[in-house]
Amino acid sequence: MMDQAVRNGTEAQAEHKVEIFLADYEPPKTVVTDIRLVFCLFDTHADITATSTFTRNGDLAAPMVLDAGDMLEIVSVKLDGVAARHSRGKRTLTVEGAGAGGTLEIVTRIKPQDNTKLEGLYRSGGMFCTQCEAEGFRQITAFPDRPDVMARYAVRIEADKASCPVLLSNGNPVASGGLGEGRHFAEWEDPFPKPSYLFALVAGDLGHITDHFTTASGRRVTLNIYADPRDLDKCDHAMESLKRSMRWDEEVYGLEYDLDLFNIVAVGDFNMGAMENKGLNVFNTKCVLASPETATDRDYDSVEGIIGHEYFHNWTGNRVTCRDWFQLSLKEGLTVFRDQEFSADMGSRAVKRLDDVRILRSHQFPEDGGPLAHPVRPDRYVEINNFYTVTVYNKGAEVIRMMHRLIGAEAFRKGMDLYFARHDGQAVTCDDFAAAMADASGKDLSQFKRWYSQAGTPVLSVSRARTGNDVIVTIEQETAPTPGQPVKEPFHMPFLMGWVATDGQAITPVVTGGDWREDGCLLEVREGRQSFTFKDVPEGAVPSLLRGFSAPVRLKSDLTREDLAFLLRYDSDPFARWEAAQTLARDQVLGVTAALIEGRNAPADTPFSDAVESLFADKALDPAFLAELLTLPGEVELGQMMEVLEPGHLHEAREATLNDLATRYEAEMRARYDSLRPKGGYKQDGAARAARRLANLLLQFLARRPGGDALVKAHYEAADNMTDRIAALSAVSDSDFACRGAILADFYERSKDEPLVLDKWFAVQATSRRGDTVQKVRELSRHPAFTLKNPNRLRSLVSSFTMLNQAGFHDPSGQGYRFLAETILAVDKINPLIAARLVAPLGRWARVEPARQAMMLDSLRFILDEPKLSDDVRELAAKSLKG
Ligand code: B3K
Ligand code: ZN
Repeated sequence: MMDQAVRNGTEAQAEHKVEIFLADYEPPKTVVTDIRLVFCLFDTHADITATSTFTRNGDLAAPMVLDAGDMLEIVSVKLDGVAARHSRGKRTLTVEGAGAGGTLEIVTRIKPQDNTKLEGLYRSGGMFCTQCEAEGFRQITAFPDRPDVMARYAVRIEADKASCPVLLSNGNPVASGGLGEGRHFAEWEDPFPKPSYLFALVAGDLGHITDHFTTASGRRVTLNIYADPRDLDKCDHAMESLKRSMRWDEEVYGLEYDLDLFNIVAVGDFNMGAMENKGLNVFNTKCVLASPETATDRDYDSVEGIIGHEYFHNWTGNRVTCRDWFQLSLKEGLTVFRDQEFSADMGSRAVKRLDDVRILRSHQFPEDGGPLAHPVRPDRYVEINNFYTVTVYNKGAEVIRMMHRLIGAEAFRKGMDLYFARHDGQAVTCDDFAAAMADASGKDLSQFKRWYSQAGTPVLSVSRARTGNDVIVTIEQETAPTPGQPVKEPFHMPFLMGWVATDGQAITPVVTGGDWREDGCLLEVREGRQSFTFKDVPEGAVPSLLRGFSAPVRLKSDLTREDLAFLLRYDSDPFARWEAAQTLARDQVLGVTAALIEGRNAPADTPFSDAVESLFADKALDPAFLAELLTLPGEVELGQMMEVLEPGHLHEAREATLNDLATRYEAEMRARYDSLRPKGGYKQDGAARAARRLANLLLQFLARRPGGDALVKAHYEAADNMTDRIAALSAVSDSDFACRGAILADFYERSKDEPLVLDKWFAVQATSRRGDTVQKVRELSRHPAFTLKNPNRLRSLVSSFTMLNQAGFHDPSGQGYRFLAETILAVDKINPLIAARLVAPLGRWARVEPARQAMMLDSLRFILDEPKLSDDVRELAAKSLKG
């Protein structure tokens, strides 16, 4: 309804942002080729003079309309040195008499210290910093703030020397010096034309560590990581990760860094993880700092992956950027794929893939199946910040991965080379990327491109039929309607499979319409229903399906429990093997859930618990992989499999399964736990990490057994690193052990001066499986160390609770929903972008049992009743209410 009103230009236009459509794309009317920015930074305000060289297209008599943010005060506007007539709209600056081109000088004044949205120029602690993606630059100056306007930037920063000794921007430093009255300046120039979203400035009292990297062609690049001087001892892992990223991109893609300087800055108040600004990456402290005392092994991996991700953007995002924000996955999906591959090459490829699949199943599939479902390339939006989603990022990466699999690694690399040869320095579309891949490989990707335009997770049903010696495998695909897309066309996808004979050996029967490769047989699925015939398949051989999770789909198959237990023992594909365990575990937990709902006794058969026996017997299993096999699917993922979600019963059933495992295998678990405990001191190598991973998982099981209290306490006290300490804390936080209060208090004492560690203290309590967690979370929201202003702290308590603690959030009292709704309204007044990112869990009401459903809908209405709601939250809450 609102769309029409807005498009017709009624009152709503002034009040609310307009929904915009991919189909309406037009090239920019104003193009800026060069811009010089002078920043005068003070404690009370900042004055910015922006001088742009521009040309115009289209009707030259029409006024020039620039994007101008709501926090911007326009002080003066000149065209070719002469004051120009101009007027201010809610989101625009209109300048008269611009003609065909010339020089535009705009002076603006802003108040960075009051900017709680953390977009544009703001202050974090004492430092000044910027975040311009997607539309933050318009909060600094009026500009054609869209990614297809690429300009060369020259920047001068003037600030107080004592409070801001460090002055940074993109590119190369060209001048610096004193100005008198305790002030100084620095000048920077970036030789690469870039969109405004990649502009960055940092000014503050920062320390740094330095290193160097020599590129393949011999360029010596200086690498700096800037941080609060107290945090400099936690920057080494990021620096090593950066050097590994630079080497990897040269080795795998032939891509070199292109400036003499690469700067990274760590910032405590940051909306997202990090930002790939040209030559000046800005990072959330959480994504760059790591030390054994403050970061878990997972945190170490995440720092490495994000450092890689932002570095890889230099080519996929910066050198070749997006034509418009609908194309966001052009850079994000591709760069996530690149960072996933980087991490796979640095650590365990098998384990990395399982982590990526878990993210899809527990975050992306729910998004794809709910009211906020959207295609990888959305075709409409009100607020682009609402589309930095797991669909655009992680499903987008799966789309690239499928292309990689369909055309093969060699053709994919050729496609990348062609993409850069064609588009370096340009702002392009997902179609341009697919065209490079199609041209380099000779493969027709026209049907494949439906992955960009159709939302929703396909369901594949795979069945077998034996005729004589042959087996016909039939694959059917179906994708349920999503909002705005009632009918789906079939997808083109790679389906990788194998066969395991009864003796556990892999076999490769001849197949019609498929192609055997080293890792399995590649079938290309294109139809709604398609059959493939495998010749001379020995009796009893078991198919291993969707190897490597070759397409982001839900899989249904006719594999029996016996088949799955067999694959769990013998399959050579790590994903398919793990998936066999996951499927058995899902069956067991959902079987118990159904019994609880119907008031029956739990089923006598426990297929997963039974299969685990063979795992403990297999002494050759890598401990990290064993840990993966023993980790049950999470409650969010399991909930997705229920017709009607009953979160309480599901939780109880999953707990019962964990208790069953702990009881049956207590002796094996205890023996293995003891054998894994470190003999020497802390190490960060693969073997030490794998041992910690398994020992800490076993600890969670053993904590459920008599004596668990003492074991957990001893584990906590012996911990000489965060991975072990947080594992014990998590077991404690779930429990009613006598030592619970003392250990939580001890952890608080240790962490109160380390914000990232304190975040963990909040998160571990928010994810507790105890029945009183919803009250506890409310209480913690009043804790003096809690604040809605710092996104990390907010997420550590609120998102951990609402997104990771399904049973707690869905507390039958409805208090979880109420708490979230109230928090969203409070945060919306401070930082609408962050408030909007909290909405999704309330929107998943359609699949929840009726009593909770009603309370969830009430909470959404409560949010929408707020008259001053931001466009950000309104867009998502309104869609969520519609279902
Ligand atoms: N490109 C940034 C995300 C910016 C988010 C703007 N709301 C981080 C990344 O994906 O690398
Ligand atoms: Zn990115």
